[in-house]
Amino acid sequence: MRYPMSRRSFLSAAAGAAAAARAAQAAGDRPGPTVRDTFGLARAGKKIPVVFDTDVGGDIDDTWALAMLLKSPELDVKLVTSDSGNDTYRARILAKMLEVAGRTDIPVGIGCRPGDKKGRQSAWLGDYDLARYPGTVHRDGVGAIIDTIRASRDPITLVAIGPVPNLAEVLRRAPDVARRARFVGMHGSVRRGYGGSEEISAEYNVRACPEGLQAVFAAPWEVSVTPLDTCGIVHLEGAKYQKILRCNDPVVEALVANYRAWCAARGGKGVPDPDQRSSTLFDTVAVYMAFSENLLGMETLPLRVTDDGFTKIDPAARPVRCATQWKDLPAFEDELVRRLTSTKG
Ligand SMILES: [Ca+2]
Repeated sequence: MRYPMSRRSFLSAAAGAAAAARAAQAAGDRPGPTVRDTFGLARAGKKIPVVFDTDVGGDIDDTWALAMLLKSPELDVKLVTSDSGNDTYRARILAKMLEVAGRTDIPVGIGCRPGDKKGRQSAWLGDYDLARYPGTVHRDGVGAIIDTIRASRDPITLVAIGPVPNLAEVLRRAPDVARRARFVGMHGSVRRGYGGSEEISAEYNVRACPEGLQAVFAAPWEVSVTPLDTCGIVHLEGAKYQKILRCNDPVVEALVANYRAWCAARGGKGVPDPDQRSSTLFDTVAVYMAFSENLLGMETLPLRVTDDGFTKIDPAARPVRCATQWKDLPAFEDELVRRLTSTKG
């Protein structure tokens, strides 16, 4: 079923197309980096440079994804930024986790919607002050993303695991960056909705800022996503989950402490028992896709972002690389546990 385009949708699509045209002009005809280029870096013995844009501090899966990111030796994390609102609170979580991990070499950027209201990980965060972070804190996280992409010798993989107002602002300020990076996101719902449902969903990261993802899809970079079809069915339980609980690595201990604080703050029905299982670990799949797609079935589909937060197959839309199926989900769970419990960072 096609939906008529609303005025707002038309205007945002027109703005996106104009931004894409400006980007193409700024970059000439030079093609942007592809998944092949970035995986080629790893084959050549180099690390893949990554910028990580996250709404950590909302759902807990971002904290799992951050821990996985820090424990993926294929990746060279150049910058982490908070996104989508209340961004100072989120940046404080990033900074405190990086301190725990001994990775204060990684700069933290505050997203374009600052704010420091309490959230579900505040009990773990306490009064942690960004001023005590020994590394660099960028007040202008958007500017830091632009500078990091422009300065990198090898193409950046931009991993985005929340709604993306920062990235819309990056593309508005610096359309040229779309030819210097590839985008990997946890976004959308192609043929499956939440919990493996056969009805598609207006997935949260899209619904919370459709104009952000419309701008990302309008830009001339390669776009890859894990929609709910694959990321929405990942969780750990049983022996795999118990390995996480037993691990005494400081990053994993901080992860579990955050998870317990999050469960307690959430309260009510439907909260998982943190002694038994994880919640759904959507965002870990996007981190995996920064360095491998071996366990995933990929399809290139024309996808359009609607104003009400759906990602719909539309022949007139741009091609998006979508992880629509798992080749081997248990192997991914094993890999996630192996990485997290590894003592090598
Ligand atoms: Ca997220």
